[in-house]
Amino acid sequence: MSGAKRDFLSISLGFDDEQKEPPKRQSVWRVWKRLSSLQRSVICLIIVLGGLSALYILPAIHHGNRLSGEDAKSVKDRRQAVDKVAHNADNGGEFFKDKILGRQNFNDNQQLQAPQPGMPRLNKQDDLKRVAKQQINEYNKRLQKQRPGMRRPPQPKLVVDRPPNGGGEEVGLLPPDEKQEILERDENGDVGKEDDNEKDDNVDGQLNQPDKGADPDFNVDAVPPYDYFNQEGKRTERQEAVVDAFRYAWKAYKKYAWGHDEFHPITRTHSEWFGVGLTIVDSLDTLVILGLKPEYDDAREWVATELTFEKDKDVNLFEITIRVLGGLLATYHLTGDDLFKEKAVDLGNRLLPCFNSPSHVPFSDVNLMTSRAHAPRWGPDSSTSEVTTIQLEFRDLSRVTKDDKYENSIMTVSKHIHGLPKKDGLVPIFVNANTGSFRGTSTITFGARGDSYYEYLLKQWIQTGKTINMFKDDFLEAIDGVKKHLLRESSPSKLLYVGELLGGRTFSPKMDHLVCYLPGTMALGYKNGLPDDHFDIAKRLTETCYQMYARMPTKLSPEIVYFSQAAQSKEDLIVKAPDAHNLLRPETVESLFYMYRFTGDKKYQDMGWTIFQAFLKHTKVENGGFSSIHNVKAGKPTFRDKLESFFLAETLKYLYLLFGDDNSLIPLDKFVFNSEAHPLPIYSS
Ligand code: DMJ
Repeated sequence: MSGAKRDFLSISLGFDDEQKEPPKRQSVWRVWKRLSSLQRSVICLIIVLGGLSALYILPAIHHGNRLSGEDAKSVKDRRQAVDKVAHNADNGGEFFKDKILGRQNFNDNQQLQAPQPGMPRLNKQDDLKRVAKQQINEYNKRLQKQRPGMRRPPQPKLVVDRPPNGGGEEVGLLPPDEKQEILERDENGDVGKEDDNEKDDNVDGQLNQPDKGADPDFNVDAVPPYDYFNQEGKRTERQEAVVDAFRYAWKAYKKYAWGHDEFHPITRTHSEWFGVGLTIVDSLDTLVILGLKPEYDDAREWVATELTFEKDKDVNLFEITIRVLGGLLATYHLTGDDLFKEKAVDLGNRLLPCFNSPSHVPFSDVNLMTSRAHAPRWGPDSSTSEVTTIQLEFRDLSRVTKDDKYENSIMTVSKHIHGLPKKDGLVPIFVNANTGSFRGTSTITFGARGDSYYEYLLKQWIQTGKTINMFKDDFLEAIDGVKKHLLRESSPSKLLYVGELLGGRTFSPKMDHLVCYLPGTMALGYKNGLPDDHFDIAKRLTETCYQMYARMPTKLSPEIVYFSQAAQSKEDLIVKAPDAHNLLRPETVESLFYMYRFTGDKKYQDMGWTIFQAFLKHTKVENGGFSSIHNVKAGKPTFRDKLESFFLAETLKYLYLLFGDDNSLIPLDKFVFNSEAHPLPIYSS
C-alpha cells in the first residue's frame, strides 16, 4: 500500500492502521496538498452529500417522510378516541382531548399531509405539538409586540391550548374519593352557497311566518309572529355592533370551516366533535333573531343538503341535545319550516337508546348510527346536570310530533331524580346510570356538572305552563339549600357568591363562571311568582358576576374565581393560574339580559356593553373570527385558538337581546330559553 493511499485511508477511517494512534493535523494537510484538484472536488462533493443525508435522510429513517400507514391509523384512532371521549366542552372534553392528542389544532387531513418544503416535519404527535407550540409562541410574541393599536399584516397563526380546569383544585389535600372525583372533573373541550334566487321558501326578503294551515302538528298559538328579517333600521347602535361582530365571526367560519363542528380562527382550521356542522346548527336561531337573512339562507341550505345524523360517531347526549336538538327545534318554532322538525325528529330518535339503562337514567353517550349507548369512558357515572338538561328539548319534541315517547323518557328521569335523597334540595354532581343512585361523595355545585339541573327545574315548570309542581317545589327547596349551604359574602367588598361543597360536605369559596346563569334564572323565577328574596339574591349575584369581569385587567372574567374569606384581605377575587382563561362564555350576559328585561334599568345594558367591548378588544382575531384566550389577568392575553359554538348561539344572542328595547322579540312569557339559549315555546300544560 502506497504511503499516499495509507494516508488517505487514515483520513477516512480516522486513525493510523499501523500505529493505531490518531493522525496528526500536519499529515492531513500534507495529504490534502498532495491530492489532485479532481480528488479534492470528489471529497468536497462527498462531504456535502453526507451533510445533506444527515439533514434529510436520517430523520426520514426515524420517522418516515410522511406518516406511515400505521402512524396515520394511529392518529385517526386517537382522533376517534378523542371524539368519543370529548363529551363536555365546559370542563371535560377539552382537557381530555388535549391529553390524548397532545393538543394541536389541525384537522384530520392536515395531520396526514406530508410536510411542505421548507416547513418543519410533522410526523409524530409529539413533533406536531412541539412545532405547533413553537409557531404559536412566535405568533403570540409577534402579537404582544404589535398590540395595541398597530395593524398587522396577514399572517398564518397557531395557538396551543391549555386544559380549561387543569389543576385548579388542591387535590392533594383531599380524601381519595374526592381526589378521584376532581380528577374526573378535570378530564372534562369554502364552501358557501350564494344563489339566493334558488330558495323558494323565503320570498321578498321575508322569512315565512308559521303557516297555520301548513302543518297540523305545529302549535302556532304558542309562538307569536315576529318579522325577524325586517329589522334593518330598527336596531339600536349597540345591536348593530353585535350584528357586526356576529358577521365578522360568521364570515371567517364560512371561509375556513364551513360545515365543520368547530372553528379555530388562529390556525384557520376546524375540528369535529359530533360531525354535524355544530356551529351552523347552533347558530341557526341566532341568525333568525338577529335578522341575518343571507347568512340564514346559507345555513338553511347547508342543513337541507348536507346535514346528516347517519354517522358512526359516539356523541354526548347532553351536548348534542342542548346545542343541536335545541337549535333545530327553536329554529322550527321561529320559522315554521318543516325541514328543522324533520331533522330534529331524526336526531331525537337516534338519541333515545341512551334511556335504555337499567335505571332509565340515561347513559351519557350514544353512537348515532349503531344506537349503542354507554357510560362515559372516564368512569361509570353520568353527570347530574347532563341527565337533567335534556328535558325541555325532548318534551318539546313530543309536543311538536304529538308522539309522547320522548317526553315519557325524560319524565321517567325527572321523577327518578326527584325521588332521590338530597341535601336540602342540592344534588351531587354524579349519578350512576346502572344503579340510578347519586355518588354521595361527589361535590355539590352550581358550576360544572351541577348547574343546569337547577336551571331545568325552573324552566320545565315554566315550559309546562306552571302545571307540574314537582319542578317548582324542587327548585324552591334547592334555593333554600343554596341559602343554607352555599351563599356567602366575600371580603372586603361583601360580594355575594355561591360556593361549593367538596365531597358534598366541605365548603369551598370557589365559583365557576358557569354559575353566573343563576341570577338570570332566579330573576325569571321571581317574575313567574317565586319569592321576592330570589330577586334580591339575583341582583347581588349579577353584580358579583359583573365584578368578575370588571376587576380583571382585560375586563373579561376568568373561568373560575375563588372568593377571599379573610377579614384583612385587600381583594375579593383570587384567580389561580390554571383558571385564568376565558372561553367566550355567555352566562353573565345571559343574566344581564334577564335583569334588563325585568327591570328596564340601563345599568345592565352598560355592564353588557363594557363586557362586549372587552370581547372585541381581546378576543377578536384580526383576520377573522373570535377566539378564547389564555389569561384574563394578562395585559395582552394570548389566544387559545377556538371559537366555541356557544359564542354565536348564546353570547352574541343574549347581547343582542340585551341591547334592544323591543320586548316582543322573544317575549319571556311565550318562550323559555334552553341551556344553550335556544328559545322553545311555553305550553299551557
Ligand atoms: C353552554 O354549552 C351551555 O350554556 C351549557 O349549559 C353550559 N356551558 C356552555 C356555555 O358556557
